[in-house]
Amino acid sequence: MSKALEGVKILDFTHVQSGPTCTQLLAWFGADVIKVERPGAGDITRGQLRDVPDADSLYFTMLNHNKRSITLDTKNPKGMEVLWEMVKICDVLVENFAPGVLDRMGLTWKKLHEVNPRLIVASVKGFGPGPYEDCKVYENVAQCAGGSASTTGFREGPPLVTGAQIGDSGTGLHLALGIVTALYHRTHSGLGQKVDCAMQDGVLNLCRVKLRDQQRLAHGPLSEFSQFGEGVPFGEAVPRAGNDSGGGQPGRILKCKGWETDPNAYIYFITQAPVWEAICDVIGEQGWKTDPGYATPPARLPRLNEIFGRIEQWTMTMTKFEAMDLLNQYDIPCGPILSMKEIAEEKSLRETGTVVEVDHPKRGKYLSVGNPIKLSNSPTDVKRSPLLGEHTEEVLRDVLKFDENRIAAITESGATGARPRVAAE
Ligand code: CAO
Repeated sequence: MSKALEGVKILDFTHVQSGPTCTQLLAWFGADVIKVERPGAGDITRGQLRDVPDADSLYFTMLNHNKRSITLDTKNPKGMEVLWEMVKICDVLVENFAPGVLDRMGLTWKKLHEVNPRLIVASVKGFGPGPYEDCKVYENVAQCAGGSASTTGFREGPPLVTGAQIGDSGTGLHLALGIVTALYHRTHSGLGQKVDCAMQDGVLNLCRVKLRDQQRLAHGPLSEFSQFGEGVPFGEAVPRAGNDSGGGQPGRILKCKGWETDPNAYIYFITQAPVWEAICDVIGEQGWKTDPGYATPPARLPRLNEIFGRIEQWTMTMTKFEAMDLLNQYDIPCGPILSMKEIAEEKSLRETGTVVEVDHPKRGKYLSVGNPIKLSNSPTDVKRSPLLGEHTEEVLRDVLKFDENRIAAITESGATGARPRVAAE
């Protein structure tokens, strides 16, 4: 079976998380992703949060599967010469350097487009044009600036960042979509284009429902929020909603059996209107089916604390898995709070390739998240991340078709890190 992006060549100039997430997806779909790294050091994440001495960190390995690695010093003229040769033969250049870095390398859009008009140049930056456009940005900064932190957490507490990497991995996903869209457009236009994703924009896109609520506030209190039922007035901005459901159906995280010792013995429970009667039967409150104080969604809103308190008395009598099995028999929407340990051990996720075991020459076997997007005619085969510079010679010889003399001259210059730099000699 051929891969969906077979034949697409990517000059992967990404580092840390946002850019590598994007190029890893493209690699999983079959693109030839050639990661250009600084000799001797490489992507900074290779050494960050190391758990095995001298082996690439899980931070790096889990974001850089199915890629090739070439080391190239872009501050060495020979290094830049090689890079320009790559620009000529690649379909896409992906980068997430700080603002201005690419221009300082001489890789301006104008020049790139002149040299290879079909090249798509895709970039992640922290912010789009505006007051913060020159800032360096990391995950949590984006979560804060994109509206996620101000709307996450409990009303009485400070803003919270979430564990999901919506700033980095979220923006990488957006960028990947931009790239394949530009590739498709190129099939008609014959031309490459720029694809820009700002992390603030990506986070805001994922917080779309909160901007919805901001506007609803102008027309009255947000009645699905717990604070409405508690009689707490709303301010000018969308408040933090704790674990309230973001949809129109009230939901809460409720304790299950074992919660006293297990921090994840909880279940998310949604009191969806169409299954209200089933909920009443399950928890043994048949009277609530007809009692006007409980029978309709608007009647329930002011007493959600009482209602969820009663449901919790019931969920506490069983494990989250028992509750899940039982509630699903009645189509009552719910979800167990799964720990990372439980997810890592979940058989069905292994079977679908969403959790995969990968072997690495230096660190041995480790678990990773495979491709969450399944294409029926282009299945993903997760391959280990490359060692630093593992494919430098291979790329110079087989991809760029340089002869031995040219490769020797490049190596001699120190541009690939194999020898000291000429300038330093
Ligand atoms: N050879 C030689 N030099 C290289 C090189 C190579 N192969 N690759 C990169 N460099 C140089 C660049 O030329 C740049 O040098 P100058 O500043 O002298 O021009 C330098 O490395 C540093 O690049 P940087 O500023 O991007 O790196 P940083 O560690 O200082 O900043 C980050 C990191 C992530 C804050 C910044 O890259 C950024 O804001 N990126 C955009 C937003 C983003 O993606 N953030 C998410 C990161 S994941 O949490």
